[in-house]
Amino acid sequence: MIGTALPRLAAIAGLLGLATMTMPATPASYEIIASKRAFTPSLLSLDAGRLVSLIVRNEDEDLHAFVPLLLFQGINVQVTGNGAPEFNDTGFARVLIPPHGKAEMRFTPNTPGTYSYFCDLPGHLMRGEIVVRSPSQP
Ligand SMILES: [Cu+2]
Repeated sequence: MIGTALPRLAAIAGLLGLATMTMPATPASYEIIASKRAFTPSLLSLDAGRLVSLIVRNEDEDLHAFVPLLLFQGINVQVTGNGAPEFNDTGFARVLIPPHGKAEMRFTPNTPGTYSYFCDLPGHLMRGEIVVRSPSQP
């Protein structure tokens, strides 16, 4: 039994290794925490042209929304997690994140600048900024 299982495992590991080598670049990972009705960090810097995995984690008992302004305009965003993403004619518009839930957005920012985001739920004064640096910036 073991005699036949081991070579098979090795073959699977070999396949996995091959799969890893052909996968696209690993994203740069960032996390924004929504806690006590504030986003932390409130300022996040990303590099233009680099694939990003941005996780917004809700640690409150309240529902929160992540509403990015212009950051995702004209670029593809892949949204996963247990939030409820909403799209409009300009693309990804907003994601609602349940208590203790998270949303992950994968994208490659391409236009340097400072982008605001906020939570648009009534009475929540939660906001932050994402800076997209041009590749030459230190
Ligand atoms: Cu909120």
